[in-house]
Amino acid sequence: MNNLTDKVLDALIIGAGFNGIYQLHRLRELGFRVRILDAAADLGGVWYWNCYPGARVDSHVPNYEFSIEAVWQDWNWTEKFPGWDELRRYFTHVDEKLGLSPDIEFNSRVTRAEFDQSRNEWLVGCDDGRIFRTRFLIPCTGFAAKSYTPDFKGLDSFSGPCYHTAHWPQQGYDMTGQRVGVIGTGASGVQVIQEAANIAAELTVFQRTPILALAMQQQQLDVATQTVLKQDYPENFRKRRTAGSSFFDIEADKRSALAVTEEEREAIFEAAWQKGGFHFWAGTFSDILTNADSNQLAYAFWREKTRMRITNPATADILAPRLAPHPFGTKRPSLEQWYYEVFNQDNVSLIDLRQDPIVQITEHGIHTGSTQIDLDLLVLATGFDAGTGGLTQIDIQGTTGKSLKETWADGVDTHLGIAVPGFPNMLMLYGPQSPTAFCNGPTCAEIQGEWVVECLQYLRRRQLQRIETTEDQARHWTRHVQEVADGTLLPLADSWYMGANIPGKHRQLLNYPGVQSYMEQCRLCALNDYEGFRFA
Ligand code: NA7
Repeated sequence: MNNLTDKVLDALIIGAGFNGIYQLHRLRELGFRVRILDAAADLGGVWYWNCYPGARVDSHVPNYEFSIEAVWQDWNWTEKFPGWDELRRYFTHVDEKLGLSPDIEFNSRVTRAEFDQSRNEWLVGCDDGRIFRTRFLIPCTGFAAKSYTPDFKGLDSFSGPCYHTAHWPQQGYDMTGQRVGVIGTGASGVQVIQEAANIAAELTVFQRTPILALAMQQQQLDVATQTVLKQDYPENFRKRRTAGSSFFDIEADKRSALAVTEEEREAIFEAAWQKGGFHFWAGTFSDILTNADSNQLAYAFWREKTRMRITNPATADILAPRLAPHPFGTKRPSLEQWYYEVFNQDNVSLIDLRQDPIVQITEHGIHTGSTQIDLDLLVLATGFDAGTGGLTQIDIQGTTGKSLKETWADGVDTHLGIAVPGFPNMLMLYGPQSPTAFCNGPTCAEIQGEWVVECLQYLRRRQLQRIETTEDQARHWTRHVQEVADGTLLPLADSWYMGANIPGKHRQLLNYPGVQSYMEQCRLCALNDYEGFRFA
């Protein structure tokens, strides 16, 4: 393998998901020397690793794809919410169109990066010992690059296969006829539970907090329909750039849910429900995520819709309780297809971990306070050290003598979610304190990504070799994100949006709600000669 240490790259990107490959494509077009390193054997980022049965994107077509015409014009999806295997085929198509692979080092996990002050360059090390030199480091590690496995007593003693959803075997695993246990009921849990219920001999679901899942209303798509829809794609994608929202075709009524009659409210809720997907989350009333009373009305609607699908009232109390476990929509809702019906099946049992916690994992299964459940397969759908974990698992050393992990031990401070004081020439995409999970991969890749592309062109034009932000500026951005958070109900939930799913992690909003306002601030920063940044 080439050792590139003697050839300095202009930019080195970590991660070959949507954000990384967009950077590669654009920077290469502009004549930058650029390369991607990725731990996986292929393109796709999270869609490489998350290949568990049922893994599927929750953004509907065409929100979850590049707006590059050469890519979309002859690509057609088979489903409105595509599955992981189709997403992988999409990445192969993108590669064929844009010719990305020759500039990507696969099977190359970045383990460390160190800033060389004397040269204003990064030295970036891989697990196989190779070291790359680059002027700019662009981590595009995504928000779900580091899985989270709780510290269950006895986990190692389980004798059967045990897979975290993000480390599902690439060759697949057949759950047919098996006794399957799934811990966790987030988006990944919901998806794998739906599939396991169809084929497992017995499925036991271990739920700590009920997910307030929304009806996906999946649809098959044919080429003829998409050919017609594509006439609007240029306009759709233009709106996506200017409205700057991953939900560019989902708009909420400007009124409060409290400002309308009950009949009108029910009609708007019902219409959003029927449209499916995130419409019931983002497309009903403007104050669902800011006003507790409006929020309760949305919860009540959701609860009744959901309970009517569950035959056993005791099971319904666990899945869709009378009192909301947290304000509706403050944890990511996730989309489901037949999730609630699963719990009416004879082969499926539900354990409410709040009542009957896991005491120990044993050789044969899971021991709760009240019973031993024997399992052939244990699935950990327990989520991610979201937002920061993918970055802090790399030993990144800037100029302060503290690693990024140490720097963020008591909380994240960044400028625009892009730059960190003490880490010059490092520009993060889809990272903490930027819209990330309130947007989506391809949309952020383009709108936030273009900002970084323009910034690098600005530096090149002025022959500047170093860009960094200041501590004051980063503290200012953190205060701003906090203020925005305080105007919403988001801080009330123990969600990964808040970093609250990981024991001991600093609690703060890690995703910026409001793509439009975020992009406006990025635009003003650039317009004012990159206010909040210093150059050399
Ligand atoms: P999530 O949404 O973080 O879900 C993780 C689930 O695991 C959730 O139900 C957790 O319950 C549960 N969990 C976590 N720790 C434990 C312990 N110790 N005991 C029992 N249950 C536990 O991760 P996903 O992978 O589903 O989804 C992540 C995002 O990826 C998704 O939203 C999409 O954007 C893609 P809790 O709610 O914390 O009580």
